[in-house]
Amino acid sequence: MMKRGAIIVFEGIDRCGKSTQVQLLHDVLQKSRSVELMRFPNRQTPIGQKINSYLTDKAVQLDDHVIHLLFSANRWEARNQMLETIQSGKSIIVDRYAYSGVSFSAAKGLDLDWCKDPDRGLPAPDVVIYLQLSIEEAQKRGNYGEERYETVEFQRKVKDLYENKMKDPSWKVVNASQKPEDLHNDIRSIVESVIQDVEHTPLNTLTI
Ligand code: Z5A
Ligand code: MG
Repeated sequence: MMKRGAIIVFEGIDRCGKSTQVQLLHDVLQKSRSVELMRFPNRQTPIGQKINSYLTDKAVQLDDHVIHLLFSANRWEARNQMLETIQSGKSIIVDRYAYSGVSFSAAKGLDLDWCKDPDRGLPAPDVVIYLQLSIEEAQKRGNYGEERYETVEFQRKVKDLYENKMKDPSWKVVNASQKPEDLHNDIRSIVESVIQDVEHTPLNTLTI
């Protein structure tokens, strides 16, 4: 039977180090395994370009429900590619996924269940690596505050919403205040065992 790849998702508050770790993991794993990197939002597609203009230009006004649905649509447009990649035996390292969508929109005050609905049915992650960091530490990191949502009060709400998910068995919480190399070592050992464990298991769909 053909081995399938794993879906490895990274989540955490802004500036916790997701993109740094995603890149490190990709660079190291690709020496010995077949892996691909994906990030959401994918700002390259037409939907992603609209999202990018909303995030970077405060003059761009969109109803909160509309931008939520665009973020979700941006994941749905990657679904087929994700499934093909996994079935070909390649693993995917994903920088943000549906939990970012739900946490950011619910933090604005949208109904939590309404926020979850559009992402139901997407490919489910085999593991969610949650990079746990205090807001105070995140604020000290580079470029904090440049995008629309990077205020302390808002990030606190986002953090609480993420942390409601931490007990889910597929979530692995890591200490993101460590040096990047030490954090990478923790993450790598989690990921190597997940990739092996799921090789012959069916891929689930997201229930969130
Ligand atoms: N959003 C949403 O609302 N709905 C959705 O469905 C989705 C997203 C998918 C853009 O996302 C926004 O979209 C985001 C959520 C919302 N909100 N905002 N604002 P994005 O993923 O494109 O955001 P980003 O620009 O990549 O930033 P980020 O993800 O918040 O940062 P990060 O990837 O977690 O951190 P980093 O870029 O790896 O590192 C940040 C800085 O810290 C940098 O200077 C590093 O050198 C430094 N760093 C990294 N690791 C460390 C350690 N371990 N120690 C010290 N310093 C470190
Ligand atoms: Mg990032």
